Amino acid sequence: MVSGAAQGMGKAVAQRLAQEGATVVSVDINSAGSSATAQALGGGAIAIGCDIGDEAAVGKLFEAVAKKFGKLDVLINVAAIVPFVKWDELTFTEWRRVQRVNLDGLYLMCRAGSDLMRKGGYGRIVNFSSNSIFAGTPNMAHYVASKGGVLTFTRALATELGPYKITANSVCPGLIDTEGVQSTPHKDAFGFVETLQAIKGHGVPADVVPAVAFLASEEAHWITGQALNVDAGMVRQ
Ligand code: 4PL
Repeated sequence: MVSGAAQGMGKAVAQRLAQEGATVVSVDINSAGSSATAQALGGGAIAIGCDIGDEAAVGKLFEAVAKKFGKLDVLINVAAIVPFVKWDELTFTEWRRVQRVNLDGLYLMCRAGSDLMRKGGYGRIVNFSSNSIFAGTPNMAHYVASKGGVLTFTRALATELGPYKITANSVCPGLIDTEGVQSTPHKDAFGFVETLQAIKGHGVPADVVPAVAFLASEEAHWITGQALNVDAGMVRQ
């Protein structure tokens, strides 16, 4: 299962997992986009529209998956809001909107997803954090807070799920050219971000996918509770 699969890094991850033989459940609040991803994948991929911040909707999502497949091997949580709001203009409503999806929604997905994984005694969870939590990237303090929560929550989750042979890790991408970034003024930050990278270039979803595929693989069984920066060396943990 991949959340945020309608576009950007979620879509790219869904494509890679399908290539590796996974039966993909494409999840997104954008039902049409989610279906387009699943259709492009073929191979039994299905799409389910879901607002991950809605507890009842997440309940329904996992009910449907449990009924159809009876198990879940891999959960990749990519769905998130990428905001650009000046600090002087940040409101509590906007703060809450971002926490609701980026942190609360990811929690709901991990909670329900791990219940299904536990039945199979196997699981791989990869949660999308961000290297902005180390950089303190401007105009997104609420996002940075939510993604810091993702990293630390994932550390705790690894401890809780270890007994069931489920791993939980996070990846921290840098600035990546996605629809989410293109819809904000972050799209103009590539030049500046490049000056901070050890390896020069313009980040695209395909640059992040291999790290996710590795952490989602069976052979990564000895790695859990970790966070992996995938940002051309912009920041060092
Ligand atoms: C370095 O996760 O990590 C802009 C927008 N710049 O969303 C991010 C950096 C953005 C980032 C991010």
